[in-house]
Amino acid sequence: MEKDCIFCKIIKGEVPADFVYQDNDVVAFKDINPQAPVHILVVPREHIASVNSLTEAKADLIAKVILTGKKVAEKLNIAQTGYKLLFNVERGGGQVIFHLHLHLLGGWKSGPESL
Ligand code: DGP
Repeated sequence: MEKDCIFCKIIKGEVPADFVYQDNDVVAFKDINPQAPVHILVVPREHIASVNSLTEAKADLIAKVILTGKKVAEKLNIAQTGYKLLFNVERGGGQVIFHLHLHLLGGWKSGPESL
């Protein structure tokens, strides 16, 4: 846990969030600034700054993050119509929060608008 990390605070329950899934390894909650009708963040409990910080040792964890994205898409009934799973990596890639997270975007009625 990183003291000043907003996602660590959400995971610890110090900052509120609208959770849609939680287990021992990952949590998923609604994005505060949704870019799609459904916009969920899937976040490992472990503080890992970005995809660039991943090592082979984290292969199972990152697979679980992606599979949780799929599971949440099914749970929220957006799997069949289609969705996006997206990692922003470092500032140049649009990353603002430096606690690794997967964006799940979907729920469009007639296909995604450009992001
Ligand atoms: P990124 O640009 O990939 O680092 O995405 C960060 C996302 O996190 C952005 O879409 C907004 C969201 N976000 C930032 N702060 C909070 C917060 O306090 N609560 C929630 N639920 N989402 C947040």
